[in-house]
Amino acid sequence: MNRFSLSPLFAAICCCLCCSTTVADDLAPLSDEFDSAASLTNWQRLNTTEGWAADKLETHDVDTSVAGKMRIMPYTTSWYRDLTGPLVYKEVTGDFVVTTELDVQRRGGAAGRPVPQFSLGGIMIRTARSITAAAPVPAAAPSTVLPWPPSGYTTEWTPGTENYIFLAFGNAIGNTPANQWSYEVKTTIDSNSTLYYNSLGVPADEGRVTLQAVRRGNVFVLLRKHGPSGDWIVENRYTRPDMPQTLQVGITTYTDWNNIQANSMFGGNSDFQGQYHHNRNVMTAANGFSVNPDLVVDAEYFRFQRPDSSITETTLNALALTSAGAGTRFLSDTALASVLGDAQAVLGPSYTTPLATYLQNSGLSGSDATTSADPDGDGMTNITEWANGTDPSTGTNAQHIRHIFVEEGGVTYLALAYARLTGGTESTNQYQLGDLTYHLEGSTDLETWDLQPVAITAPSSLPALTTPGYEWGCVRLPAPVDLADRGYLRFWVEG
Ligand SMILES: [Ca+2]
Ligand SMILES: [Ca+2]
Ligand SMILES: [Ca+2]
Repeated sequence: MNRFSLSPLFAAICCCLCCSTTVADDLAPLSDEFDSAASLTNWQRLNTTEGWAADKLETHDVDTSVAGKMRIMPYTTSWYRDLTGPLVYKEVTGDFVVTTELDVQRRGGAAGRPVPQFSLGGIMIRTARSITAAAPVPAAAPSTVLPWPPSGYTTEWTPGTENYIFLAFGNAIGNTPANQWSYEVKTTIDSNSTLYYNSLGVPADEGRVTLQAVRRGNVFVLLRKHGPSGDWIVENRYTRPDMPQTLQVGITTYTDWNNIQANSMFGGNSDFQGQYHHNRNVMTAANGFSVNPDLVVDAEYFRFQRPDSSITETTLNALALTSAGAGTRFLSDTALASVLGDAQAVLGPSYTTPLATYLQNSGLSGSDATTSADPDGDGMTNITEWANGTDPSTGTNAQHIRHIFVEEGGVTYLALAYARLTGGTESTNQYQLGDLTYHLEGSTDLETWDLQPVAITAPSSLPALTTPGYEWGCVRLPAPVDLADRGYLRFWVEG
């Protein structure tokens, strides 16, 4: 809740500004419903971050290949030991719940699950490495297998530095029927990977999965749901005290394991020469590699939220796990059923994407770009600035909240004009736009805000709003000025 109020006093007009802030979820602006192509640039790419000079995604777009979705189609690549595959991610600090719905398919619209071994897409949680120049210097042709340890070139990459957890969905080793998808779970510490795969609870002919990952402190829990109406399954849990507060969290995709081996890129755990060759290369036929990639992942959304306070290390550690081998374990049978699964997933706030875009366009990032931040120190939180169409990066705001006097039938009323996003619905005391609410309240004493203002058409005398997508809203007190000693109107935003 973000409160911003303006209170003209009739007797001696003055303005008082008061704010209180309780934020629904400061991670919400990281969420992406993938309904705008422009949001692609809000996501980071590991190959760029670490300076691999090798983009392992043949297709990566938002709201372009498929309306309302992010499409990811990898070249032949993998994640195992010191192999570094593709990752589309955002940095998240502290505890989180992330949820994504994926359609995991074959290339070219072919039916069935992906065919090559280890062709899957899912949620990855990874410790960042402090390298930015992993590609060899000088650069080498794709066909050149550079020696390890480096000789005649330099790189910032060193083996033994991969740390991550993922839960992915697609085809593991291909031992299921062509209409039967499976999942893979992997935890990697200092490049020592432990993995398993299965198809427990996965219905046939079902390529849609919703994945969820929860972090509370050092404890991470992975969940999955199959099809549009499946039950949430608690898959596994990891305790990772090695993981720092800030992690890379996003979507991984990988495919065609056999050709990693066929191209001499994994000759064993200590084959660092082969693994470096994989990491620095884009595996295409044009680059001289024999390949058979077969994976297309379409993500409907990727939502970031803070966990409910009832989600603790203790309650997470109490969950029965499917990975324990005693059958499929459902979230609905646990004490956290009301705060995980759909309870988080369906609450993806619709305002998060436009808010994130607004803040990014204002040049804000990181902790300055959260819902509740006030980086320009003007007392208006970012969500309030967005709702009101003011600039979150400067305290010199346009006057988008004004107290005015309006005439109706020969009498004068005190009114509050406020800039608002267009397309909402007006009701008593409120202007509602998706899950963003503008509260409009009146008072005679600044203590009890139970006076219901009357929504009126904003006077044409108000200055034009120059920010696209905004309009003036206006409410007046129910009683005329000459019948009341004093009156106040306030406006506050809840998201
Ligand atoms: Ca979507
Ligand atoms: Ca501000
Ligand atoms: Ca401002």
